[in-house]
Amino acid sequence: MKKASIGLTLFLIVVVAGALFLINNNSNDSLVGNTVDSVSGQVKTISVSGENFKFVVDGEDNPTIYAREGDRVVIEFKSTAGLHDFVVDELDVSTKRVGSGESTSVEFVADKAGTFSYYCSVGDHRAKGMEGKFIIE
Ligand SMILES: [Cu+2]
Repeated sequence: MKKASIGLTLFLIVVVAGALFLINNNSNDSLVGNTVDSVSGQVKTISVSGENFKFVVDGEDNPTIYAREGDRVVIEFKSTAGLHDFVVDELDVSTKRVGSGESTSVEFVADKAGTFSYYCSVGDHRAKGMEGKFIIE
């Protein structure tokens, strides 16, 4: 009886921790997107997926991604099909290359204003369409 209740308690802890994790993930998702009215210095998490041959953010193909100068930006990058990465030369940003179903992330400070390009550096993916604008205001 006692063993059973310890087991039940552990089970509940795992369930609650899992639920909290999911809730956290969802609240991160609400920061995703092209909000331009962000406050400088905040953490901006952007979920980007790569496929053959485009990037998708919030259901939009190769959207312009905005950040404020001073923002800490987290790019959560996932490949839904094919081998891809996410690169912004001017910001020294590049993820490792990930294959179908894999994900990775890169974090950096948007420390200079300007209009830059993000792209995939694998093969000729950039020329095939894996490119978009990254604007820091
Ligand atoms: Cu690619």
